[in-house]
Amino acid sequence: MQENRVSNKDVIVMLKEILAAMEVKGYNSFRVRAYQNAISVLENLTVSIQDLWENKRLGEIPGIGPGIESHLNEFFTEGSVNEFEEIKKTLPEGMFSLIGLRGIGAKRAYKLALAFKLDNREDALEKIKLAAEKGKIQVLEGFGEKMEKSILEVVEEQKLTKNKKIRFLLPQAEEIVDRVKKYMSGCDSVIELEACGSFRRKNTTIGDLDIPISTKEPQKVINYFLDFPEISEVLVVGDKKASVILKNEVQVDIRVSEPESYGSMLQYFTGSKQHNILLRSFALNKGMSLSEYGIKKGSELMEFPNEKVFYGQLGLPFIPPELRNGNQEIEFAQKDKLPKLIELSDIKGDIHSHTNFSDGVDTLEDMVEGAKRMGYEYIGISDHAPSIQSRGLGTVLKIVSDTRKKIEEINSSQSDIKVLYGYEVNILVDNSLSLPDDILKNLDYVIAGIHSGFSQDRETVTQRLLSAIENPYVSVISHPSGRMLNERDPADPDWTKIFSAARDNNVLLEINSQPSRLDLPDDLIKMAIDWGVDLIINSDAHSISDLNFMKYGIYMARRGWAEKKNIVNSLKYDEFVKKIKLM
Ligand code: DGT
Ligand code: CA
Ligand code: CA
Repeated sequence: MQENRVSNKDVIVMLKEILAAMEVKGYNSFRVRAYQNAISVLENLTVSIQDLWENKRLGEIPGIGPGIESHLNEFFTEGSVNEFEEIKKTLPEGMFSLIGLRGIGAKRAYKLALAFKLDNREDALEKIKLAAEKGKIQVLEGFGEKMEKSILEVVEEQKLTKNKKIRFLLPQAEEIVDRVKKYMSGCDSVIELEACGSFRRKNTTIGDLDIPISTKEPQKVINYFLDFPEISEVLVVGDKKASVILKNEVQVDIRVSEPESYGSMLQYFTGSKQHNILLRSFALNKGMSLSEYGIKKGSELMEFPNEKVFYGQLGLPFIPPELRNGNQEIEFAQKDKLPKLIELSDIKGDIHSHTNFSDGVDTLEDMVEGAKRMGYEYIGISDHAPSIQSRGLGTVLKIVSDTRKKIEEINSSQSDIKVLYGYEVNILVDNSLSLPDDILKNLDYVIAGIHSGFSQDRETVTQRLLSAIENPYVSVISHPSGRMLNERDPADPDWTKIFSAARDNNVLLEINSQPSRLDLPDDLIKMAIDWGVDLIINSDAHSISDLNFMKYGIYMARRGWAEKKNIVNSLKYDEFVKKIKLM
């Protein structure tokens, strides 16, 4: 095993720089596009790219052609890509500090870097700022006064393109979408609208919002939208579209469409880009060409009011948006072998929840009531385990027997819902669990999770997870990768060992529904299912209202191709308890 593992982020930065260099050097558009695709695919991976490379599996990723594979190969063996290093020598290095800024693409960055001798990354921004202040940018060919002003603004405020910004989480996106919808419902000319793009595909994080609107009066709709009070800056206005930035920095793109072709517009705007590219070449093979306006066969343009008929024209069933990631969904659709995805209404219980005994806010009784209102057959209470070190063994034993009694009382006093008693124990750095087996065996079930020490090396993290999986009392591994979106990268254990051990020990891997976790991530869910691992979707609720997080876990499961049979808490109580190692 290598000492210094290369993070996915490093790989992507490297590829983006190659891409910028290729654009400046005028490489042919096929190569450039191949690079763009590869980057968008790799950006969505949680499994380590280096790991795939070591296992000679890079070629299996859709979008990674032989050219890029050989560059990655070179990067992992030599630490750099020779062809690129050669080109880079001919480029002013400071240009790479500019390419993430809004409105400055690779070619513009290059021109600026040449004009102002941006030879290194460190002072490139400062030099550009000075040049703009002195009016030296507007005189460059192809720039002008307006551009200069916007460059100054972008550099001063470090306004990043949406790809470099912090991407926002689903609940936040949902709130914005609701407000836009509510506002637009005040416009009589709007027939219908839907937020598409990554939002509709239920990506973990959202770069911007893409909203197609069906109308017969496009101009009225666009004008109405431009009066939305949350808009802080209008980027683009056309007769069929507008792009704006809201006061909360979120970009919203709208596109208007005739109702007759709204289905094609939805399809186009939902993406993903990779899915659309693959769908276009699939259609081309059948002599059809696709656009946001419809499907052309010869010179005839066919229009589609909804997506079902659009896909139908291609001989395909409707493909759920969560699957549209360029991940073999078209091949499966063609054979009519798409998975029948898990749905929220399939879920019969939730066994990862916290009360005010640990870091939750509501009482055990209230959480049980909340779970009843969710319509569940069972709820598991799994507070963080009380610490023996700080409370002493005697106190902990008393807590366990008192809580057990309380739960038995609830169970005997009503028959609407079954309450299970568990703890979420920590997998400590020495591989042990935060409660001894003698206590664990008296619980209904045990969830084990890593809560610290994520940056340990691969071997160590793998061993920690394996030792928890092999503990006879552990039923579930919580948030297995430990990632925190926008904050902490996923740990990088040897997933194949984790999956085979989980399967062999009948331990469930959790799909944690916290919007900032969503862990297992979708690509690992799909892998786990292929390995025959059973999964459970839990809310990890810390309050009654958090029980509603379950839907985000469902989204993630669907993106990971999970069916009802893969998700253990879709089972009725009697079946469920057979699947979970109930003590
Ligand atoms: P995001 O906003 O970064 O979270 O991700 P998306 O998937 O929402 O991407 P976005 O907003 O750039 O574009 C929305 C959809 O519009 C995208 O999923 C597919 C379609 N689209 C946008 N640009 C292109 C393009 O250049 N080619 C193709 N084929 N489709 C595109
Ligand atoms: Ca988007
Ligand atoms: Ca967009």
